[in-house]
Amino acid sequence: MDFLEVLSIDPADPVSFTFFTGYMAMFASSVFFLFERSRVADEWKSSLLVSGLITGIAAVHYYYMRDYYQATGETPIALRYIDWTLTVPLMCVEFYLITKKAGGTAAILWKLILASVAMLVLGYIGEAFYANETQSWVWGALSGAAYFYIVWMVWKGDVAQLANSAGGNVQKAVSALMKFVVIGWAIYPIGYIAGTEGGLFGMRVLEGLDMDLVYNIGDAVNKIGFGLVIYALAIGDKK
Ligand SMILES: *C/C=C(C)/C=C/C=C(C)/C=C/C1=C(C)CCCC1(C)C
Repeated sequence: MDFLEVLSIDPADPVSFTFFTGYMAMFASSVFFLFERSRVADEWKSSLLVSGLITGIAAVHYYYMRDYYQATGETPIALRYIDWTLTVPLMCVEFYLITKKAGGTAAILWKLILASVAMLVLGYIGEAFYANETQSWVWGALSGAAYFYIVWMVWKGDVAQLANSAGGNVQKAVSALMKFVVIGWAIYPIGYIAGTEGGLFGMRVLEGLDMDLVYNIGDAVNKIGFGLVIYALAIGDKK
């Protein structure tokens, strides 16, 4: 594989295209969140910092995933899951930071983090070792159970209850971020179901690389969108 091939984007290859644009979009978002941090009220500063870290970590992973894909033509499963294992717990930290004023506890934060790590480790096992076997559905289903636990926590459980009792901006922020978890995060299991052998009752709809397209779109929506929602609330909440 020569240097030029690693750098060129095939116009007919949306996976290659989204790896490049994904990298640039994550990078630019980080610069934006970190600079804008100085313009929001103090209580929102940590939230904007974490938003900048999430897109920053993703930018570095996209840089490497893009090269890996360009050089090998294969899906960068390990890099993908390392990225998620760092950034998804940071999204849990966002929920914690927002509800902290309303009584959010470290116990709630840990429940969310443990559930998200379980979700990702189980999904990784399914995708890295059993993607071409029927039993991949079992790993996907176990991972899905952890996902539903997180959905429940932010929709009806501890996080939602705290937000409802706090009202105002906390409630607004949590209900907006909850929609990302319920709708935006659901993009990922759709990619997994369609892209693994056991996912859709033994029918494989997507090949590994099309799964990357689904995941790249999901990441842009969830990481940048999540940060922008927090930013919009923070900037509207004047000192
Ligand atoms: C920035 C990255 C994010 C928000 C990644 C989120 C990933 C998920 C919600 C993945 C979920 C999965 C399932 C619920 C079942 C199948 C396996 C996974 C890991 C794709």
